[in-house]
Amino acid sequence: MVIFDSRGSETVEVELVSGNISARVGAPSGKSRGAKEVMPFPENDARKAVQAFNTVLKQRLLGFDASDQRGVDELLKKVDGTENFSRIGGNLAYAVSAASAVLAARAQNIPPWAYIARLSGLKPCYPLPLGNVLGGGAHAGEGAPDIQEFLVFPQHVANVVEAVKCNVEAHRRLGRILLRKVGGFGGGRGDEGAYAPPLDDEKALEAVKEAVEGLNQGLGLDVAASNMYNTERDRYVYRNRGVEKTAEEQLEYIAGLVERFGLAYVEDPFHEEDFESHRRLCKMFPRLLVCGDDLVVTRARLIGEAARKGSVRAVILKPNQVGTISDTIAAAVEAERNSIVRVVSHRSGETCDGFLAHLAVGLGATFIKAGVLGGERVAKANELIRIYGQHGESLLLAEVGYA
Ligand code: 2PG
Ligand code: MG
Repeated sequence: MVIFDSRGSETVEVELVSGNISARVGAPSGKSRGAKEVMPFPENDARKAVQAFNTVLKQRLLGFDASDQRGVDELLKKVDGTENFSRIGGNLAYAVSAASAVLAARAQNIPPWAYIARLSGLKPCYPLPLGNVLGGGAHAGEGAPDIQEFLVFPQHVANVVEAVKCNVEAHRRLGRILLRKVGGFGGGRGDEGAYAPPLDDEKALEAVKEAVEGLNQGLGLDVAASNMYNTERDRYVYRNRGVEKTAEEQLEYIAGLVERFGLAYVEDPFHEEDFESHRRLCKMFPRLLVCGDDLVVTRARLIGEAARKGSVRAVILKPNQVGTISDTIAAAVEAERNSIVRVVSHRSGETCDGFLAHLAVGLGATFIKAGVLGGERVAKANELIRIYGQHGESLLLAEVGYA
């Protein structure tokens, strides 16, 4: 059925039933989407996805074995018949694929994360929460920073609960700092619950740095540079500041921020075709987690290419970028094969679905990027805490690994 996401936009939720067991998964929606992602909805309309479900999918799914994940995912592709899920929509494909995994796990009486771990062959662990406390770009209004996300993650914490608390504390402290320092700022937030103050990128980083003082947290950015990039002019446009940068200037600027603020993580610092600038940034900072999101869009083939070129040390895994659990697993396995850090990620438009936490645990991700505050963000953290409550120290908390 059609439900609403955290932005109030329509999205889809799927419920699959087998005997007296059922599984329900809602699909999120991105705003800063990669050009090579699958189509979220047919003709951009969630209702058309539900129509497609009722007319071409439902009948084929009846009686299908949910524990045949590959079979379900192949069926989704076959019924769709396009390269990019434009007929049924990637969000519908994802919701069906994930609900099928949850249903199969329930039928086997194991948690979804364990089912995903079994399918992937990857070693499950508790991921570290990587969350944005301040934001701008496509996720906020005019005057906010041009960079989309200012991220924090805990280093050296004892367990999942402490890890979540650490990010919450940083978010709260930042709120107090911004209210005190930024005249006229009333505490407004962007799409993902991160503060959206009228500051430039550097002032924003200064405030975040102040907020994490003594908290032992790593700092990061999601530049979401494809959104800033003007193809015709071959320039990065910092819209809110009225500044433009060439690729070379962008590299210098990002490198300067890494140095000045001791950043540990930088996502999408260049546009989605520019493997070479990513490679140069990796080369400049041997321990920096240069992370590809729009660059690789959860596709094993692109992750392989980025790895061969030395362009990334981490990759974002967003299942609805590619549409199926099987392809998300293939992407995660390709990352592991190349010693690339896995970051399982939410979208800016989210539902209160907690499945993402299971996916992150089951894929042995180092990070779960799911924001910090806001019901739909906390839903992922709370699910992670529930998994921890049930399985305790039988799984380890991830450590930040560098390639
Ligand atoms: C990103 C995401 C999530 P969106 O760029 O990493 O934070 O944004 O879902 O809008 O693509
Ligand atoms: Mg991103």
